Amino acid sequence: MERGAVSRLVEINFDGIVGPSHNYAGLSLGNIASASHGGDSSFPRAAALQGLAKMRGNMERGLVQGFLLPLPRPNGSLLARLAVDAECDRALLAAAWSASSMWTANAATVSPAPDTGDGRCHLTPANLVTMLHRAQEWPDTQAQLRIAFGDERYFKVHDAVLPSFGDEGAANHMRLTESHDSPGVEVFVYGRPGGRFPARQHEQASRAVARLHGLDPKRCVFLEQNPAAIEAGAFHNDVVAVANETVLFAHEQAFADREDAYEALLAAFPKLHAIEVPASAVSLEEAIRTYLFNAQLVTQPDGGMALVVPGECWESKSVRGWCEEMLATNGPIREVIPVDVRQSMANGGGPACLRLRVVADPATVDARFLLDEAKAQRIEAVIAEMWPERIDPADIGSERLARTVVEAREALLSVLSLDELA
Ligand code: SUG
Repeated sequence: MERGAVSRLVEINFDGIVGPSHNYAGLSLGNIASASHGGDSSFPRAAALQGLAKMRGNMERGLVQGFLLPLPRPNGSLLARLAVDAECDRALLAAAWSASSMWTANAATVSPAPDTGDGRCHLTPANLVTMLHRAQEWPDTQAQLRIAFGDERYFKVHDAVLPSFGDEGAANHMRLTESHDSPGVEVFVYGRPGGRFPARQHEQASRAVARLHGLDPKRCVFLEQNPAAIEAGAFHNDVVAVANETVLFAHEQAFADREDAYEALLAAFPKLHAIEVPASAVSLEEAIRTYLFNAQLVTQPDGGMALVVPGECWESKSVRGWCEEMLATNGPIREVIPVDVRQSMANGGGPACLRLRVVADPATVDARFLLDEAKAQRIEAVIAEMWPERIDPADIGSERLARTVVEAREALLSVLSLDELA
């Protein structure tokens, strides 16, 4: 940005472009969709086009849209470090092929400039240590963040938190604020280990991120996720809650101690407008099956909020019924917009998982990571031509498919002039 120019802090959603190796390997214990679709055939081309259509829809609504690129797969260095051979568990092989970086809500935790001690936007890549296929992501993610947010006058990109403490990034982080460009209260939600499924976000990781970002302790809230929600398949907080500006949209059973949680939130942010969905209207199981809360809650240019939900919500009587009643109350959420992200949903990733929110002036971001219609068409053409139409589980490991996946990614980098990520 030029000296003297007026800074315009807005929310930019950076969606992960679904990689050409997108497949269903059942790798994520505690993620019901991943477990139940493990072994299915996947459709990477359709998956990537669904993701792009979602980005386009948001762009057409006047929101600023960015993207992050698929990471290099198959990851030869992971295969070498684990000495993976033909006799190994196929899950090890599949890990090195995973396109899981598409869920950029797990790429990093982001604290916008108005919240931080040094007035820069801070980003800490998530170490994702709980799952092997995700733990390999962060160094490559960091390399991308360092380019996209490379201007150190405005951004600080950290190293991931040490692997002793699991960190899953923005999926367990919410921000309450009067408007995106004002100081906010940052809410960190962690899980307590010891249940049937892993608690992927550790409290100490959340606290370390808050300190690294130079947040004011009085403007941070740390909440425990309800163990019953993790048990029911909410492996990240963003499966049961989402916030935007003054609004917190959450299931009644999202937090471990509901009353204490709201007391702490209200003490830190008195303007809180909580929209809670009672279990009597939508059960935890139905909320997790439809991913109602894994929605993008966005402020539209006219100031009204829209909730971008998975199409699955519209097919559920209880969820659709609740949404229609909510719309009739004339509250802050004015519109509910269903989108088709079925290929991602079958691995446990809804509209919110697919995006990383960054409040920044678009002029300070490397423009190669920002979407416009011309670029969307270029990306679409590469996907249509180079992305495999279908991957069967037995294809994972084949040399031919490996070549296709590598060439497809390289073609994308090339049309975006991002060959330095090759
Ligand atoms: O980490 N699924 C991802 C889904 C991440 C969703 N992100 C958010 N909730 N923000 C995960 O569990 C499945 C991969 C497989 O089974 O092949 C997977 O990694």
